[in-house]
Amino acid sequence: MAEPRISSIDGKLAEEFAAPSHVEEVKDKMAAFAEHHAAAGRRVVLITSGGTKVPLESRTVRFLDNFSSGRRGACSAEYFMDSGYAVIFLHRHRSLYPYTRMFSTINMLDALQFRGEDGASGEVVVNQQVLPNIVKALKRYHEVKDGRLLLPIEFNTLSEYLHLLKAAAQALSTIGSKAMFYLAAAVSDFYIPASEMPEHKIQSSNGPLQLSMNMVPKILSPLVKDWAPQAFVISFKLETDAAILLDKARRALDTYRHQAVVANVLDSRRGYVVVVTPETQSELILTEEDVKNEVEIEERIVSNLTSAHEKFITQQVG
Ligand code: 9Z3
Repeated sequence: MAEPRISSIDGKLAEEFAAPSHVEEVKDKMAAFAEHHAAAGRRVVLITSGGTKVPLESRTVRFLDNFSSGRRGACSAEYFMDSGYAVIFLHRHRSLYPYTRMFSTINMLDALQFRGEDGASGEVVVNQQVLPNIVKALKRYHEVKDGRLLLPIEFNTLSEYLHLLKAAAQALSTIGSKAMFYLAAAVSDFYIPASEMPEHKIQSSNGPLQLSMNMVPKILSPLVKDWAPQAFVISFKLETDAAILLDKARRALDTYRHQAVVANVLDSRRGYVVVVTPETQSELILTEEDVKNEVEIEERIVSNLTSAHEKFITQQVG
């Protein structure tokens, strides 16, 4: 009998990245979630969101972080659910979260007030001026909760992210092409292997710090080839230099042979992205009018990708 294929990345993951203790439990949860929704005729999207944290010491005082507020992921989750998807939201602890993201800059105590003048009744109400959209958001939040459309899973470190993403890919492999991977998290390219990490806090008395970091294994490769080979996979490409962006996006598609790359530049990411597929290149742009009307670019990205996913599923069946 043929041995199951074990890629070298699987080996590296096991040896150099500590697996979170709850990974098997989370995998079962994700598999049950996916099967339940697929049986009800829903597609399932795994969204990754937020930046990964790379520790420099095993009893971590210092770490290297990747920039991402989590807005892209949180916002997209809402549009996917509006489009009928169930969402597994694999996100960095305390990064922006669907629905509550709209109120993330508000001090909760400013949004509440006593019903009477002096607070003697003890009754507290929401100040609608501070939270103008609260009713709409709360309604949708409850619909999503009642329909169990959102499964939140948290990560902090790069190790947790990698193991949980692998578990998610394996959990979703049972629903084949009905699964989409929307990999918006900002993932470190560098790490210090567990075997080379100092246990205790690095001492400044030893002089200037020189770091040597290894390359993070390219997780997209086994995800597409081995873990979820039938799924519809979207990666994101972030650059600060617009001149190299599209070339890098094309190269990623050539290397990993997945379905699309959403390419964006850090400074313009809220208003301009390019969705690159092997055959097409679509610019999604928000006009000044869109911005005035509070249109979010994630609505366009999600609309573009859900249509492409639909076509992808039809082609697989046909
Ligand atoms: C992205 O490019 C996301 O669009 C952003 C969203 C992180 C820019 P925010 O969370 O920002 O709304 O503040 N994500 C992918 C970033 C990344 O690390 N990509 C890797 C790369 O470009 C490959 S997966 O090499």
